[in-house]
Amino acid sequence: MIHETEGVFPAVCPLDCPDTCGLLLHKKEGKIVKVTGDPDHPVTQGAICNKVRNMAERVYHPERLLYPLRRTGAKGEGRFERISWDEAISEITSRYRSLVEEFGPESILPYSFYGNMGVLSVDGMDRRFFHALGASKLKQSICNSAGNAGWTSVMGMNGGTIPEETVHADVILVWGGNIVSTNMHQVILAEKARKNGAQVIVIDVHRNQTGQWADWFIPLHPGTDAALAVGMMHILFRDNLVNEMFMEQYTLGYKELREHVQTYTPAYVSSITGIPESDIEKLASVYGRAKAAYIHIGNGLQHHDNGGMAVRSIACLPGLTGHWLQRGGGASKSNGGYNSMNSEALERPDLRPNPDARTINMNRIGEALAMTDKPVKSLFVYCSNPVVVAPDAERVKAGFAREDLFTVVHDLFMTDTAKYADIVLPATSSFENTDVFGSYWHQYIQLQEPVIEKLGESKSNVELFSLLGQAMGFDQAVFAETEEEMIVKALDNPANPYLNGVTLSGLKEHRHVKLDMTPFETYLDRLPTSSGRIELYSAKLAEGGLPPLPSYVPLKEGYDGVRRGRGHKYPLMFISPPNHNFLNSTFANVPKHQKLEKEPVLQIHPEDAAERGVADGDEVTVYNDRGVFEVKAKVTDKMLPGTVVSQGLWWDREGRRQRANALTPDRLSDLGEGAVFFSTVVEVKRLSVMK
Ligand SMILES: Nc1nc2c(c(=O)[nH]1)N[C@H]1C(S)=C(S)[C@@H](COP(=O)(O)OP(=O)(O)OC[C@H]3O[C@@H](n4cnc5c(=O)[nH]c(N)nc54)[C@H](O)[C@@H]3O)O[C@H]1N2
Ligand SMILES: Nc1nc2c(c(=O)[nH]1)N[C@H]1C(S)=C(S)[C@@H](COP(=O)(O)OP(=O)(O)OC[C@H]3O[C@@H](n4cnc5c(=O)[nH]c(N)nc54)[C@H](O)[C@@H]3O)O[C@H]1N2
Ligand code: SF4
Ligand SMILES: [Mo]
Repeated sequence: MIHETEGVFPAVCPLDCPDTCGLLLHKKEGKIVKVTGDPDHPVTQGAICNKVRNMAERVYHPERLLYPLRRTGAKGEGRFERISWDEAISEITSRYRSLVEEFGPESILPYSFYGNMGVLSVDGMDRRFFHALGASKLKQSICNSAGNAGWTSVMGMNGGTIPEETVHADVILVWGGNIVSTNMHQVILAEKARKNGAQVIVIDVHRNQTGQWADWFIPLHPGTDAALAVGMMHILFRDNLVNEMFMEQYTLGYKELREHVQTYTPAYVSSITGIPESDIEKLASVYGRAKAAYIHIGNGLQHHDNGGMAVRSIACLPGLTGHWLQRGGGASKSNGGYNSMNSEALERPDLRPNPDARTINMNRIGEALAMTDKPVKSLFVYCSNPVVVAPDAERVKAGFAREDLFTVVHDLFMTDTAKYADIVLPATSSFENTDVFGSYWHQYIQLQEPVIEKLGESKSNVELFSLLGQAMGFDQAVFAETEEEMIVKALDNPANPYLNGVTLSGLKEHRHVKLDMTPFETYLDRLPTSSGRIELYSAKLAEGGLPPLPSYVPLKEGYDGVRRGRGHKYPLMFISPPNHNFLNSTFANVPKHQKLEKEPVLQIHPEDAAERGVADGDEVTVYNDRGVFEVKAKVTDKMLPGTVVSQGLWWDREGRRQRANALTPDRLSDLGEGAVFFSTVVEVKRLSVMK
């Protein structure tokens, strides 16, 4: 493929998106000129999003990094000089050798996330390198940790309803997920269900694109979802809409739960959530009377102080009704557990000289960089843009600006983060590499082989870390392994029966290979919880000092049951979810995508706007004790009063502070030590008033 200058070649979308679409790359004169969906992909079936249809613009962006660079200006300023790969590698390895000698290997911290979902790129050679080095470990908890911990506390594994089955559901409840933007193929499946009469209900803090599409949109106050879920349970038990036989056979703790939910009356739940009592009654009734209700649990509602418990509470609902027994019924949060590969063989934790090395939570990177005891002396950032995406961004920026911190960034672009690096290394796009992809939604494994030559002197993650491993003198065999050898080992995972029969040769022949889903036939009998049942009651949580039964716990910062209102220093809750045309902060530098999003805006309710003398289109400043965010106001009634929303993770712009994370806290969630971006309070003023 790589040597052919014309033709259409298969590919995989590498972005951190549940759909993991099959793609076709159309080549002319050796360049990708068009990206379309692969109609042969059984789930994504040729449909792709607008972001990736324009992917060639990102691949051939005039600002793509093509050579290694060394910083010549101040940190953050963005002035660099070109150096050779030899110079870059020898500078990094000599700095690392002296840091290890003087401060120990834990003074070096890798910081990465899933800018490229290729298993070899982010859970492969990179991990081998940092293990062999003995670097500090990174807890990768910025995305879905709270929700996954909440879900697994009930169901035991990251896996639920199979997407294609949801066409058989008669009620589809989208809870805290903006799937029109973030999981478009689930929308296509829901549309099929709708044609058969299914009702689509969306529960969110603002009427986003998905709320607009729903049959019924239910707005609520941020961080109050657990109260709603437990309130629904109150009504389900009260009106005998539960399935006693199912609860007896498959669940643990339903009798205790029946008692526990007594206090969550519709009146009480309404006072917390802001949802009228009649709507709570109606929702529970529609859910309880459905034949096969399916709940899609999004990521939005778990980016809160109480996010783990919110997801846990919702995950219990189908355990009460027994919708799990019906085709398309049940729930899902993440389906990543079905395709878990052999991480020991891929990542080689056995190479680590110090198995007890410390772990640093990526949500606390600002704090970690300020530590004076056992300080972090060097950061290696790849597949992530923390200066934009990490919470409490001003603190993060201060850490990155430290003169004594040796920072390396590997990326395709000079991101806001790369501007703080001492050495910047050019990364390939995934279309230039070999890699293997699972999906955290559908059940197909896919292979990517290089379609175009590497641009400039860019290198893939695998090449880079294999080069570094060899330059450091680590085990030659481990760091000289080829991509294909690594894939063979990754797919050989006896611990995961779903991966049976998925092989490299199968992938080479078919591009996408379905997991062996026969074990799913006995899903309810093989739940890996301690009791083997759906744990409505969790002894493990009780041991950890948390409520063992689904419960509403108010946020530490934010809506606390009564609208905060006037007189409070920061009376508004600030929600900053992703937007439609970017993928986190990826594409925020691509003109076509920028044009589609125009500029960051703050959605504010007419009542809140009027109280502050803010009119539609005014420049406003949004602030709290952590920082300042400057955007244009959009006055709209898409939220309940008291909540303001700004979608999208924008890079900073000359003269305008437009990183939402300047306002977000770096606290950790109740379960899973996850990020709590949305548990944030702010005040808003017209910019002219501030000056
Ligand atoms: N187009 C696009 N697609 C993407 C991404 C992107 O940036 N752009 N990002 C990808 C990634 S990494 C992820 S994790 C997923 C995320 O995608 P989703 O799972 O859709 O999650 P979010 O978009 O973070 O949030 C979804 C909704 O939750 C709402 N929300 C916030 N707080 C609450 C609350 O307390 N209760 C309720 N009920 N709702 C609340 C937000 O307003 C938002 O509308 O999407 C992936 N796909
Ligand atoms: N306020 C607020 N903050 C959030 C969120 C939110 O909803 N609100 N969402 C959070 C969530 S859910 C997530 S997942 C995180 C995502 O945060 P990140 O994981 O940082 O995601 P991106 O911003 O897309 O940055 C990915 C970077 O990886 C680079 N990259 C892509 N491919 C490769 C490669 O092969 N090699 C290398 N070396 N680099 C590559 C891209 O160019 C890009 O700069 O953000 C979190 N931050
Ligand atoms: S971003 Fe998501 S929807 Fe768009 S092409 Fe990639 S996997 Fe498909
Ligand atoms: Mo994410």
